[in-house]
Amino acid sequence: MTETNQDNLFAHPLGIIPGFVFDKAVVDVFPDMIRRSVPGYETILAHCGELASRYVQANSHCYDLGCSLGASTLAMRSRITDHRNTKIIAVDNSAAMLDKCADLLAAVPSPISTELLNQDICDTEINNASMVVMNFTLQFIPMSQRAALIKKIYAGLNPGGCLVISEKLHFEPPSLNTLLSDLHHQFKRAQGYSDLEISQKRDSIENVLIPETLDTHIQRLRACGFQSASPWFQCFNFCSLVAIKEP
Ligand code: GEK
Repeated sequence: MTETNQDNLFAHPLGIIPGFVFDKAVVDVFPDMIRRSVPGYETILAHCGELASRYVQANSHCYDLGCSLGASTLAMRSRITDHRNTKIIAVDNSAAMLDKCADLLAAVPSPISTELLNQDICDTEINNASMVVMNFTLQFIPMSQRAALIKKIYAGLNPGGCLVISEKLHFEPPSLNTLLSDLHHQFKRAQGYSDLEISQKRDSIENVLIPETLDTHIQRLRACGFQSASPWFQCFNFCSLVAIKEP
């Protein structure tokens, strides 16, 4: 399978729409799916590289939590300047994703050691971290476990380290949420998705991806110890935040 497989998983009427899962069928179309579904995806990846060039330190760990096919790992790896004893740990609980991720990473040789872990990121031990990236993964974690995960990341970051969280957002009041969702759906239409694909994907992901407001994210980051936290990118209802563990 190549990275150019087109996502047509929701192109035909499905009847009863199953809840979204990250299985082999999704893996086979994932690069196309995420690029055509998430406005700003490439910009966010490029800036994870930029942040890696600033924050990743020698003799430290760098985490990609919910790595899927390793796009964030590749972006960071390409920009880390000080390779001395730096290690990237890329984690995903979809074995299908990690199998393909291993192939894609192997195709881009790097001096930076990279470990792939097939596990729930809620069970991942975070230590000696100079950078942690969670690109579009927190939204899939049960609400009751989100604060504990952020606290664990804060504890595992070295002073001066950074966390990047990219998420789909919810807005209040409902009229604003509807507007930003509509703008997102318009973006998907412009990327070639039909109204049927958009509506079936929305139904499939509805109870699987639970978005929160920007305020909720910022307040939780502060409550978990991050003195500095701010969005650095937003397009419609997609946002990327950076949070720093102050030295
Ligand atoms: C990218 N970051 O291309 N533990 C581990 N992995 C999980 C868990 C969990 N509890 N829940 C979901 N995942 C990537 C894109 S995709 C985003 C991330 C999306 C994994 C899941 O298997 C999937 O690979 C990933 O998180 C989310 O920059 O598809 O919207």
